[in-house]
Amino acid sequence: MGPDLAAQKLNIQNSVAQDQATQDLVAQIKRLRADRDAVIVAHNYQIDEVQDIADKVGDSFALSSYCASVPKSVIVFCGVHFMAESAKILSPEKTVLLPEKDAGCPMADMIGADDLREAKKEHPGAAVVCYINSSAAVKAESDICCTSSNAVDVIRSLPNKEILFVPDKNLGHYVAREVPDKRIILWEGFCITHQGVSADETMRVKAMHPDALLLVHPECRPEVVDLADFVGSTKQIIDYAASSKARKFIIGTEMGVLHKLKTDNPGKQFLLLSGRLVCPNMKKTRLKSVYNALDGMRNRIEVEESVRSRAYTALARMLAIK
Ligand code: CIZ
Ligand code: SF4
Repeated sequence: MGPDLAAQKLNIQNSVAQDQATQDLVAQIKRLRADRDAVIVAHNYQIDEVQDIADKVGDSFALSSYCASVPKSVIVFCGVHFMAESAKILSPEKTVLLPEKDAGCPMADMIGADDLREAKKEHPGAAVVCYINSSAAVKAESDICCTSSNAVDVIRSLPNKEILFVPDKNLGHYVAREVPDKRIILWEGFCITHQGVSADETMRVKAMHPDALLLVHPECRPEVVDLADFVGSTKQIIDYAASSKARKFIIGTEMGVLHKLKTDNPGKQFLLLSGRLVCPNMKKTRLKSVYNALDGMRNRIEVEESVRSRAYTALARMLAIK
């Protein structure tokens, strides 16, 4: 056997061993999930293997609502910190585990409760709308929450002319254009992942694929949003691609979404708008992290009751307008 053939054989053996190790880990996670009376949920931005083991994959609010409705005592939330907190806000009686305790969201960290209290003093007549990508403490200081799916409806539902919108300036900018009769005060927050995509890069990719539709998340820069054929949340992008007659799409949101898009639509082609669309925090969670969290019942999320109950009110108000 020549050296090339020997190397090829070794590679195949290694990948068979790896597949076996992954299968064993998946089996152990499933056993622990049953032993601990747990449900595992994964955000659309998680790595493929983690999405595949989850009982449900979706956006942060859909997952939190699902967790509240399933009769399980433990929730393993494969996502970032604010998402696991949202699950705890809706299900205080359940144990919520975040498999990687350092998986945070830099955008959510761009505003604290003290900052928001100060801003409220400067704009006493404004209603405070906070994007779900925020801490429980910030939600507790807000009048109402929104997601990227319902931000426009939430703001239209409010009687106030002035809206203090936190923390995402890009989503806020998008909403401001859709609801021109309101004065939207923006916070200087943004998603480091979506913000990395420029209009130049977007125009170049569009020019290379003139037959594709461009679907982008409103966390992208306004000049990128301007170039899109469709703007929406992860769920809205997934639904749009499934029902569209088009065959080819450029996806302007975090790359994890491609897994579901490709699985659900085998006859369609999906390209990532930019190699920058990778959220490092979302990629921290591995199968091993899920196993460790369940095995040791580690990384429990706690939200103090006085904060939780006020944050719950902001989330419940959002639900009431739907
Ligand atoms: O709310 C979510 O899950 C996020 C962060 C994005 C989206 O559009 O689903
Ligand atoms: Fe936060 Fe952006 Fe990562 Fe979403 S993609 S968790 S907004 S940093």
